[in-house]
Amino acid sequence: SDLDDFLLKLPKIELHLHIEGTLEPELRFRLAERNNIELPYSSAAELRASYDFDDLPSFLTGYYDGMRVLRTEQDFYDLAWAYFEKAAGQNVRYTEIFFDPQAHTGRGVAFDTVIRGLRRAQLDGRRLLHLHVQLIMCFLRDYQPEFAMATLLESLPYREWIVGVGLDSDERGNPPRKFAEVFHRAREEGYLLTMHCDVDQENTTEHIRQCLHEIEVDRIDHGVNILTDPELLAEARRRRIGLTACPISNGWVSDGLKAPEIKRLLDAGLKVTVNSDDPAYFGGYVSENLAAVQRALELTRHDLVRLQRNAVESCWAPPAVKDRIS
Ligand code: ES4
Ligand code: ZN
Repeated sequence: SDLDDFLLKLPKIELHLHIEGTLEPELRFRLAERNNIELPYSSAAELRASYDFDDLPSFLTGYYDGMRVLRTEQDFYDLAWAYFEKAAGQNVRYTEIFFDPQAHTGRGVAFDTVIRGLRRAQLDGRRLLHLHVQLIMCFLRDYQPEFAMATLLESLPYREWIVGVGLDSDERGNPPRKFAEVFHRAREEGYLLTMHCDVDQENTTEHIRQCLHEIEVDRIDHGVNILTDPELLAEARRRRIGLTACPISNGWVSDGLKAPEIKRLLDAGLKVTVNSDDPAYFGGYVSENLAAVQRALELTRHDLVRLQRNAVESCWAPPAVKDRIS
């Protein structure tokens, strides 16, 4: 349709994407072979068919298992490059990618190996695909804050390559407050701050409250449950806090796309954006996520443009880059 065509051509921004979540089964097989790692599947198709998540923990188990094939700097380069080509093909002009260093250092891969591979891909993406990329380092909230602090310190020699820090993995029993000291130090080092408040998790509004009032984040990842608390909603609007919704991901780990909630946030003047989270696992990059919301809600062109404008406003690009991508 006309609208599909409009969507394809629309210049796009992605603000919630785990680079390890872009590992497609085919690349996983190629890297496993290159690194002499045995996979318990006979083909990429069989691996893909095995994906069946019904909540966050069941997804995370498969996600961490998938990463075992990433070992060398070239592996991280290849992972990022494959995503950048895909993104450029969907007319993505700017993307902020999360990476999970602890998921690699915890199994013996050096921080330096991870970041150098991503950095080299980032520079090539700019040069060859005209795709502007920034890196956000996430801490795993189901580990102790001491491990996050050690990782923060380990990142400091690469400070100029990383725009901000986030918090992801299993939210249950792991509130933002657990990482208050780590995020305070990160802010002092000049990092911008975001944290996941995944949809429909235990104590979700309390976690959003801690993000806004205790950690003082610059953005919230997901955060769609803020609709249930008028006071937090008003505060996030006043502070122009970006909310990075991920509809297809929500469809897997909660009870639906949360498309009506996205529309309500948009209409309430919140800086909500539409993103893909872990596209290789959930089966949709940013265009498919926008199309899914559009279909569910019959969004107009005007709505789609508003979503993109929200992304420009809440992204962490320098002003000169914002001008170029808006
Ligand atoms: C994630 Cl969907 C989701 N939630 C929390 N942590 C994550 N890491 C990668 N995907
Ligand atoms: Zn996420």
